[in-house]
Amino acid sequence: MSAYHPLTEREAIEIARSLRSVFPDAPDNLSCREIGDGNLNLVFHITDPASGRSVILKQALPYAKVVGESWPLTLDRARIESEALIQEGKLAPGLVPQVYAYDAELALTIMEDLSDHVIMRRGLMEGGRYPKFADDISTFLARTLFFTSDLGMNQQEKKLRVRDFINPELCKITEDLIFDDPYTVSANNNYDAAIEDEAQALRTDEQLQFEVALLREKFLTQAQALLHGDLHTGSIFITPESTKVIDPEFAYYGPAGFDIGAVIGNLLLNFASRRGWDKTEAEADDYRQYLVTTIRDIWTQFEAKFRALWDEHGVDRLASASAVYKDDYMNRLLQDTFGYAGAKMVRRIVGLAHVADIDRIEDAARREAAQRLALTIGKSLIKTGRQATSIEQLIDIALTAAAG
Ligand code: SR1
Ligand code: MG
Repeated sequence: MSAYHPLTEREAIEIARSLRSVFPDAPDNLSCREIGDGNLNLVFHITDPASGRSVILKQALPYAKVVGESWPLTLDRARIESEALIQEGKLAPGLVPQVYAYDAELALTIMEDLSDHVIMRRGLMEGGRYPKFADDISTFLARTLFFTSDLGMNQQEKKLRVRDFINPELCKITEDLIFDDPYTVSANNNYDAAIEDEAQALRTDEQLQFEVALLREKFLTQAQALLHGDLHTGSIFITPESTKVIDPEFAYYGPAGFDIGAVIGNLLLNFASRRGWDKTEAEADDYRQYLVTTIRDIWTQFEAKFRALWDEHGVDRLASASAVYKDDYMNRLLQDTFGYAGAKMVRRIVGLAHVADIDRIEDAARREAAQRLALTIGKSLIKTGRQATSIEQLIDIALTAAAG
């Protein structure tokens, strides 16, 4: 074990070479590239040109890379991430990268290389279509959320898991960046001057702030299931045939709708961005239809799978005995999904960390239109969430906003 320090490429190669399960012959000429483009970590991609074998070394930095050393951040998130990946891999086989090794001292996770996949955010920006995604992500969500909840696992054991996944520093980032900063004047906020009116409106909208306070309270207090905690389209590697969920360093026990809402909110951010990427309005319309169909399929399949798991594996007698309770539980999940999807959209427009779908639109007028559309949809989802009874209402909100 070495004392913690950020690895150089040379050191990353040495560590990889010792990994006999990946490089059985300990080759001399491994090559290495640091490819981390996220907000927090170093990511080394190490390949053996001779055999074509490769591996990923992901190392947590003791600060948030997106801001710099002035924002210290616990290295324990590397433990959380590797343990969450292992749990998720058991519950949703094939839908996360395989973890080969974890070094607590170096805050280092060594895992399967997925560079035959693309980051889904990039794939969507380029107009990719992923026919297996709704099935895969609904399986991931249903199985990870059900089997880590009081519905699907021993309830005493679950309390110990809640303890293992206490993740206060990463949760604090979410509590501030998603549920606080966008609704006040904060040095963390970051938005184009062209939408100053929208930013000001967020600070004075009492109905919106009430709904966000309720979502925030639930995020702070409801240990419903083990969440991925940051399930945006940059945390998903994809091909038309395969889906792999990565980066669960924000994992903790929280409200299940937060993960479902993260996926749907990020698909809707791409929905809002289409006129920045598609050549004609007709092409943009067509892609938006693809996105809302995907969203409908995700929720519908998630609900069917979650209910089936409940029927087959439910451990809570009373919860399983009451059909009304089951319907009510599923509807509350849907309502949370609306609210968290909306909150995820708003934070990506006015908060600290944005999304490339919108920020990389070069034409300023189109970028501004995309930002305004995302805010309109996001605010509406937050405000209607507690009345929601069907995923069709979410789709209607998005399509109506895009048409207007
Ligand atoms: C300071 S970290 C900013 C954001 O990056 C991560 O992906 C999370 O979404 C976090 O809110
Ligand atoms: Mg991440």
